[in-house]
Amino acid sequence: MKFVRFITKNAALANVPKHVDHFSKFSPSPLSMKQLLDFGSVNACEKTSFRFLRQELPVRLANIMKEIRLLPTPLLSTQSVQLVHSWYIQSLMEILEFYDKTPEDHTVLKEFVEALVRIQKRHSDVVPTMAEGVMEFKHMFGQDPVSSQNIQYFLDRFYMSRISMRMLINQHTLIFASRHARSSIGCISPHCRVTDVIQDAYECARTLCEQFYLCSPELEFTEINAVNGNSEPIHISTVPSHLHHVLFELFKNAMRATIENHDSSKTLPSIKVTVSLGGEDLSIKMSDRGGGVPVRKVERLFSYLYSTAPRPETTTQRRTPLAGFGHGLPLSRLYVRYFQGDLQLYPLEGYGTDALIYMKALTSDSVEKLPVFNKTVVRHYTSVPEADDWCVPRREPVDFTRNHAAK
Ligand code: P4A
Repeated sequence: MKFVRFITKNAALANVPKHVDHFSKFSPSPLSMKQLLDFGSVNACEKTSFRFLRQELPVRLANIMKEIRLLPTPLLSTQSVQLVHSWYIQSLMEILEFYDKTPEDHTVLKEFVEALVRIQKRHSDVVPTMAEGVMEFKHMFGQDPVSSQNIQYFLDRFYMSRISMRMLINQHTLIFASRHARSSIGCISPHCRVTDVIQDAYECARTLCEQFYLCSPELEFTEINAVNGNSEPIHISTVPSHLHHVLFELFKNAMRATIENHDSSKTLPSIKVTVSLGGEDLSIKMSDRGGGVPVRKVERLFSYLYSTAPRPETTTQRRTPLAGFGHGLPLSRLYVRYFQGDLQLYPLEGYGTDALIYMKALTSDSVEKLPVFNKTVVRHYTSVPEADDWCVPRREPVDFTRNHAAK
C-alpha cells in the first residue's frame, strides 16, 4: 500500500509542470469588495464557491509559480525559496484532487474546507521564510540597486498574490465552516467603524511602546465625514485585520521616531491622525514630529532587500520591539493596494513624517489588484538592465582640465 502511494505521489509530482503551464494560461479573475460581500450574504452558496475556488486558486497559484521559476538562480536555489516553492507545489496538488469531485456530495465540501484550512496553515510562515532567503542572498551578493529592484518587483507581486489567495480561502472557510458571526461577512466588515480600528491599533502599539520606552506619545484624532454632513461616524466596507495591521505598523514607526527624537525632553509631541471620507476616497493621515528622514531614504523604508533584518529571536543585538524583521512597510503598502488603495510617506526632514493611507470608499471601486503572468513579466526577469537615461551625479569634483569622459 505504501509502495503504491509512493508511485502515485511521484507521478503526480511529475505532472506539476504541466498543470502549472495549463493554469498559468488563464488570467486571475479579480473580485470587487461588492462581489465578495454579495457572495457571502444574499446567495451564499457553498457549491458555487467550491467551483470558483477549485479553478481560481490553481490559476492564481500557477501564475505566481511561473514567476518563482524565473527568479535569479542565487535566490531560487536558497533553501528558503525552495521550501516555499515546495509548499506551493503541494498545495496546488491538493486542490487539483478536487477536480473530478462533485460538490453535490457533502463529504466533498467538508473535505474541501479541511484542505483549505490545511493549506492556510502550511503557508503561514511564508513571509519570515522568504525574508530568510533574502537575507541569505544579501550575505552572498550584497545589495546592489539591480538586485534590489528585482527582489522588490518579485516580492511585491508574490506577496500580493498571497494576500489574495488567503483572502479567498478565508472567505470560504469563515462563511461556510462557521455561519454564526453575522456582523461580518468572512473577514470583511461591511460597516467597519474606521475610528475603532485606529483606536485599537494605537492602543496595541502604545502597549509595546510603554514596555520598552516607559512612555508613549498621545493620540490626537480628527474625523471629517464629508458624505453624511459630518453627523455620523465614518464607516466603510473593509477588511479590519488588514487595516489594523497597516495602522499598527505606522503607529509603531511614528512612536519610535517621536521618542528617539525627543529622548531628553519630558513632553512628547502627540501623534495626529485625521480621517476624512469623501465621495470616492477614505483618507487617513498620520502625522508625527519624530524628525523625519531625508526623502532619499523613503524608498529604502519600502525595500525588502535594504530593510531585511535578522529574525528578532535569532539576533544578539538589542532591538526595539517596535521593529520587526523589516517587511512591515512594504507589506502594509500591499495590504492597502490590494483593494486599489495606496500608502505614501512624506517626511519633512528635521521635523516629522506624514503617512497617508488612501482607500476606496465604494465597494464597487474596491477591486482586487492581482499580478498576472505574461510576456512583460518574463522580460522583467530576463532582460539585462539598460543604461540609465539620466546622468548620475558624481561624488568627486570633476577635473575640467582633462578631456570629457567617453561613454
Ligand atoms: N524618522 N521618521 C520615521 C523614522 C525616523 C518614520 C523611522 C527615524 C525610520 C525607520 C523605522 C521607524 C521609524 C516615521 C513614520 C513612518 C515611517 C518612518 O511611518 O516617523 O523603522 C523601520
